[in-house]
Amino acid sequence: MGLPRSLSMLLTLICLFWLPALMAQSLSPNNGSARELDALLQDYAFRAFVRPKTGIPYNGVVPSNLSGIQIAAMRLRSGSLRTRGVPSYNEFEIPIGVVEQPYVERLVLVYQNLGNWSEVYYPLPNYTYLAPVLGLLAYNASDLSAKNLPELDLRAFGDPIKIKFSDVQSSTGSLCVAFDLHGSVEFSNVTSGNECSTIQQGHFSIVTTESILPPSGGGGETNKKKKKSNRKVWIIVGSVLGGLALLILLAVLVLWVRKCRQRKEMEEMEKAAEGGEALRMTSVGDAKAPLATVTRTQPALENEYVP
Ligand SMILES: *[C@@H]1O[C@H](CO)[C@@H](O)[C@H](O)[C@H]1NC(C)=O
Ligand SMILES: *[C@@H]1O[C@H](CO)[C@@H](O)[C@H](O)[C@H]1NC(C)=O
Ligand SMILES: *[C@@H]1O[C@H](CO)[C@@H](O)[C@H](O)[C@H]1NC(C)=O
Ligand SMILES: *[C@@H]1O[C@H](CO)[C@@H](O)[C@H](O)[C@H]1NC(C)=O
Ligand SMILES: *[C@@H]1O[C@H](CO)[C@@H](O)[C@H](O)[C@H]1NC(C)=O
Ligand SMILES: CC(=O)N[C@H]1CO[C@H](CO)[C@@H](O)[C@@H]1O
Repeated sequence: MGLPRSLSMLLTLICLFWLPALMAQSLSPNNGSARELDALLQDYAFRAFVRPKTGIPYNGVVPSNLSGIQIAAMRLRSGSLRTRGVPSYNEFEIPIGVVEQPYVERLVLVYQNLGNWSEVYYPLPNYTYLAPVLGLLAYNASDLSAKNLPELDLRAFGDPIKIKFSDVQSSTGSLCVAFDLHGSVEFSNVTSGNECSTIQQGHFSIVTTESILPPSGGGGETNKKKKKSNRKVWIIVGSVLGGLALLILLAVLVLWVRKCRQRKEMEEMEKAAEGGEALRMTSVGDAKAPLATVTRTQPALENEYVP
């Protein structure tokens, strides 16, 4: 029974783990992958440096599978960051008194604008993004070809770092949202209509709890959402159908193996019957030989014709 049993175990395992795993994946495709994106963007942002001057932002190029995301990198002396800040780094205003931990002589500030990927990497159920998610992350600048660098801890000890969003969709009830690197989310009030502030690095945007009317001229936003959920449905339907097909295939396989075994057992029984007869004949000796031929039956042949 070894083979059929292991097959049915496989079947059970597939039912228990494979299908739900597939579904979960299609329902929340990007939980946890935001940090992987940070690592990838660190690598690509650092590639923008060719003999970099300090204090100048260099725009990087993202891989084509992430087009829509903008990145930049700026190299700074740690002392200059602390004593002078960076008055303007795209949307970020870094005041005097920002310090990294642990200390490095030079650091790189990586800027991210996730654009239309914001909701993909930072899904916020029940909120709508009014601006793209922007990231500001600090790294050790000693090795500009390093990958998978850990972030330095960046903190503002004087004034907070300001983020002046451009192109904020207007809405009532807008809030600043900040994601730290450990996945926690914090909301705060928007100031001056489009400004948020933070005392540490991370990812930032402006959201609202109100549902936004689709922009004039065709409702691209809702269409996109519909398409997205349609795709989800198809992925689920596809995996369920695929799973079913696999189950049927396995069931057929199990039946086939079972039939094979039955046939083999029958053949063995037949052989055993024949062998037993032969043994009896020899053990009994020539005197009783006719008896054996009388008892000889052929049950296997009958069975062979059972459908
Ligand atoms: C995008 O492509 C890069 C390199 O081509 C790869 O390392 C990365 O995993 C891809 N990311 C996604 C989200 O597909
Ligand atoms: C974002 O827009 C770019 C084109 O600008 C497109 O290639 C990409 O697929 C879009 N990303 C998402 C998540 O829709
Ligand atoms: C979103 O809203 C629904 C009901 O409107 C609620 O059940 C759900 O818990 C909310 N989700 C979050 C993450 O707050
Ligand atoms: C920064 O990188 C250099 C070279 O890789 C290394 O020697 C140094 O220890 C790093 N500093 C910190 C604080 O990690
Ligand atoms: C936002 O401002 C309102 C008053 O305008 C205040 O009541 C509320 O506590 C503030 N929220 C936060 C998160 O600071
Ligand atoms: C990055 C991210 O969204 N992480 C979330 C993944 O899901 C768990 C719970 O299922 C959350 O606690 C994490 O914040």
